[in-house]
Amino acid sequence: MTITITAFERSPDGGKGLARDTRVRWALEEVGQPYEVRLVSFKAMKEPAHLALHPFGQIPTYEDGNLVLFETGAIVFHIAETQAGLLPGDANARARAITWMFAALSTVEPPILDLTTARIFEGDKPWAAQRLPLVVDRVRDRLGQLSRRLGDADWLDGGFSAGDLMMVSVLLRLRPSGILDEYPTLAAYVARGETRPAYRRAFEAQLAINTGHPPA
Ligand code: GTB
Repeated sequence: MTITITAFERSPDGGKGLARDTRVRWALEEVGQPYEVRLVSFKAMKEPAHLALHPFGQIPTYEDGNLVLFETGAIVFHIAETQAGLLPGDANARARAITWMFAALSTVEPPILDLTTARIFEGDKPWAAQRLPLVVDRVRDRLGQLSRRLGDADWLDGGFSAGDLMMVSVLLRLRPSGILDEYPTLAAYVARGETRPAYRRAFEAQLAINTGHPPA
C-alpha cells in the first residue's frame, strides 16, 4: 500500500524545510519507506475533502490504506512504532525516546511557536515591544535547560531516535531568529541532525517542490 502525505503546494518559507511535512518526510526516509506527496493549496486545506482527513484543515496528513492520521507527533510515532530504525528495542530506552518526542512537542515547541506569533503576527500591536522580551526569555530558558542536558553527547539518549528527530525539527524553527546560535551545543546538535542523509533527502524533496527543481 502506498503511503501518501500532504504538504503545502507552496510553502511560505519557500522550501527552507520549516513546514511540518519535513519531519514526516524525514521519519519516512530514516526507515526507508517510500511515500507519495499530495500538494494542497491553502484554499483546498479548508475544503471538505481535506477536512475529512484533518479536522483543523492543516498539513501534513498521512494516509496508508484506510488509516488516516494527522498531527506530526502521532504520525512520526506511528512510523517509529511500525518500522525499525527510529526507536530502540530495549523497553526502557524506547520509553525514554518517546519521552523526548513528547518533550519536543509539548515543552520545547510551544515557546518557540509563541516567539513566531509574537514576532510575525503581533509585531504591530502596541504592546508587542513589552511582550517580546518575555517570550524570548522563555525560549532561552528552555534552550539553556536542554543544552545542559545534552552536554557533550551527540543525541539526547544514546543513539539517534525519533526523540532527536522531533527535537531537531522543533529547534530548526528557531534558526531564522538567530537565538539557536547563542547555544553552540544545540546549534551543533541541530547541524548533526541536518547532516543525516535521511534529513538531506527529506529537505531536498520539499525544496524541489518549492523551487521547481527536482533533487539531483
Ligand atoms: N500540531 C500540528 C502538527 O504538528 O501536525 C500543527 C500542524 C500545522 O501547524 N500545520 C501548518 C498548517 O497547515 C503547516 S506547518 N498551517 C496552515 C493553516 O493552519 O491554515 C507550520 C508552518 C508553516 C509555515 C512555516 N514557514 O513557512 O516557515 C513554518 C511552519
